[in-house]
Amino acid sequence: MTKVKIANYINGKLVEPLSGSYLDNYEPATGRVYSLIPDSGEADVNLAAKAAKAAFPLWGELSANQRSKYLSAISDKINEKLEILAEAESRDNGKPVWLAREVDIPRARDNFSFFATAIRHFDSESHYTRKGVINYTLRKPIGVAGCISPWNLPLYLFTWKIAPALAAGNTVVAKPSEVTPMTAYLLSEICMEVGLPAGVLNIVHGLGRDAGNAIVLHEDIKMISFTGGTETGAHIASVAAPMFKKLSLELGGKNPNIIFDDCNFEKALETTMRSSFRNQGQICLCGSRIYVQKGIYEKFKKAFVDRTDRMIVGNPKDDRSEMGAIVSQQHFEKILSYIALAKEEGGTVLTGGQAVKLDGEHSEGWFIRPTIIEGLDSSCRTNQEEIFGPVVTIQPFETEEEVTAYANSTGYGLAATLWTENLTRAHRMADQVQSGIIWINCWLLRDLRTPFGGMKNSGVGREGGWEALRFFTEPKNVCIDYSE
Ligand code: TXE
Repeated sequence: MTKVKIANYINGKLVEPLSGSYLDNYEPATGRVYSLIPDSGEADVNLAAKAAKAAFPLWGELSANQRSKYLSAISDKINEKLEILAEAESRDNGKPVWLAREVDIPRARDNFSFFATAIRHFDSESHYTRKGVINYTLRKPIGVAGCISPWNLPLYLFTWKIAPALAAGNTVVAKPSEVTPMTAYLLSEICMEVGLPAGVLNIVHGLGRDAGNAIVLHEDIKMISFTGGTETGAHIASVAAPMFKKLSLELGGKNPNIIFDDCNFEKALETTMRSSFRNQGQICLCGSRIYVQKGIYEKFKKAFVDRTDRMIVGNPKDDRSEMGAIVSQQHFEKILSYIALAKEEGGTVLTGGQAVKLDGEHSEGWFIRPTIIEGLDSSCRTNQEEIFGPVVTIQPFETEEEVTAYANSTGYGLAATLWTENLTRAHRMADQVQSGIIWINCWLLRDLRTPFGGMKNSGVGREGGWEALRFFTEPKNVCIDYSE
């Protein structure tokens, strides 16, 4: 089978890596190499940063409306190519095609259309200090932005950074994950089709320690927007901080899903199926620690296990598949190692807990059953560390104080879900739980105008809406005394 060779997108052209070397790109559902990606390094990043720096003055001086038109054109093209992009996303990541078609690609489209309009309404402040004196704040683009994204929601998170950076008037050097490069490559072609000026967006493929590191270190790249693992985020911060770069770090999570006796049972159950196993559990917002109040614990546990037992794990191209393949061999083994750890720590596997062997072309694919584990202490490693797979723990609780302590007991603070019909309890818990995002009687219900990000080890800074436009602009305060 001839392997598709993808290219970097630098200065408006598709170009080979200067080293001429390529990395294998695997299809998770078959375990086979299906394409090759540039193994880019510092030299390629230097070319990209040079192009971005040269393109910045003109792009930054365009009006918001002019930049808005380019972003809207990209959004329209993503919509036009939705099916192609969804199939590419699924083949690269292992997720079901229907999920990419319903979530990933529409969100990538909406990221561009949202910021295409947001920038036209982005305002700044002025203050009438006293007679004869005003202060006003200029919010100007900074220059070249570095955007580095992960493999779990490839185009969704890639565009979540690129769209506001471009809308605000910066130019960009972006690196998708080397594990899922395909839709970023197809985005390059879209940018060429809409006539995005050369150098405004540059996409460099390659490994984090090479191309990624070169982006973080490059002196002309003034801000870094990163989504990925907490460890990598800490490394990037240690390198970028002494260079005084602006940093937005969206990192891991170990999110509590808290279900009270008085919840809307069916809605809580149906949503918990999604928040536990959607995208094979590979979403930083998934609720991987499930706490159910004693009064309904046995009833909920039974219903949850029964529904999970019936989940279909299979061919991502089959619309009946509720879960597809795990993104890589390495991640597949990491998840299985955590299931083994959970058993060592005294957990009982209520369902799942093993790899799934499919037949035919998927016999070498990386599939794992959705797994529910009971009987663990909230302080054990399984309940403290991010597994980032279709593995959840479940345990009972009695009081608000008890479950709040459980919820806040990890180093993470990204998202939490609460299920209760009691209004005052909902607000009380939302105030107490240490998470940057709290969903009450819902999950993953997003309003793009809201700040997005976590506390503690889940990251620094916020993306989304005005926060993203503020991150990608530099406020300058001007004070003028015009008194006689
Ligand atoms: O992330 P990495 P990975 C978590 C999840 C997962 C773990 C590792 O627990 O198991 O992170 O996943 C680039 N300088 N999340 O390996 O390594 C890398 O090339 C610059 C949660 O995917 O952090 C890729 O483009 N860049 C997360 C990106 O960083 C570097 C979603 C992410 O890779 C680099 C994904 C370096 N030194 C994983 N090292 C979430 N919060 O959504 C790597 N990269």
